[in-house]
Amino acid sequence: MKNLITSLAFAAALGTAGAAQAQEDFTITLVPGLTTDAFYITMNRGAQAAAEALGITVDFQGAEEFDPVLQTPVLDAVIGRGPDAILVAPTDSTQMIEPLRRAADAGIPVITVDTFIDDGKYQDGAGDGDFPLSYIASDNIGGGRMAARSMAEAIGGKGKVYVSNVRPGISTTDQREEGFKAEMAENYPDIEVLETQYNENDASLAASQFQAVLARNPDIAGVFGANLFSALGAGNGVESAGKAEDVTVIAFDAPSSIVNNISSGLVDAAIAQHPAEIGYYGVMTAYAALTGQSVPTSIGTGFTVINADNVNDDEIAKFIYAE
Ligand code: T6T
Repeated sequence: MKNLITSLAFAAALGTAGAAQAQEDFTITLVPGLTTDAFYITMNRGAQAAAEALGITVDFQGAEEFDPVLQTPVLDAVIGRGPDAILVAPTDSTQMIEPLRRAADAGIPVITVDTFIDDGKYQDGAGDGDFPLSYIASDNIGGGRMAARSMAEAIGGKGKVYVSNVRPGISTTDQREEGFKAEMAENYPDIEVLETQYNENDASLAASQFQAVLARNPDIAGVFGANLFSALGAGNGVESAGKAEDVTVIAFDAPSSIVNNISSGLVDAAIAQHPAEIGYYGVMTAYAALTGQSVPTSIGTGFTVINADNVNDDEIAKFIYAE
């Protein structure tokens, strides 16, 4: 009898442990803005580090271009597979609301990373896109202000500059431009910010746009590339126009292709985001929600400004994006 009770208790204990294990074996899908971008590749590294620490699975499914028309079918396919949670960088703050609502309606918790939908303030009872649980990202307005200060310092507080940007409707790059312009308007009256050039995330277009701006403004003093491809293109445009000595390039994002241009003097500063942090805390937040914890509705991650003074420092290496 005693043996029977012992073995029943043992079986019950095993059953509980088995159930707990099954419950924690979560699959989270990370849907980036695009798959071939060092920023999101680095974010996935951070996400995988968190997955390994937690013993769960994170998969990475995205489109090859930063485009809501291409991201939507990827997302629909992900929803069809029914992961436990979705981490997603929505490629348009308005157009991705309905596609993401389909995930929430299917009972899949949604957390946005890097970019947001609607106003980015979730779970406050206001707006169409209030349903994501959390938003984990850089402070993009603050980052735009940092870029403006780096620019102002490099050009001696005066001259003409412009923003090379992707397209309107993307929360991150819209906010960087907003922060850049606000900082210039408030603190640098002798800097004129010319009309923004939109490049559709195409570095070649960003490069040829520099040539056109230069033709209209031979005294152009600087370009702020508001994301990786904008900055890469701006740098290439400045270099092929032979203007590296005269025109300051401030880059948002820090793949090695941009950081190498700091060493060569073509790029003056790069505002490095911390994408691995975004991925890591994104997964941790999803896991917390899935295991019944309350989660913060937003988490802000940091920046590191890389310039000629620190580009060779050992501690900078970890902020250069993986490729
Ligand atoms: O700048 C990042 C990201 O923060 C932005 O939302 C889109 O562009 C990048 O992925 C860089 O290409």
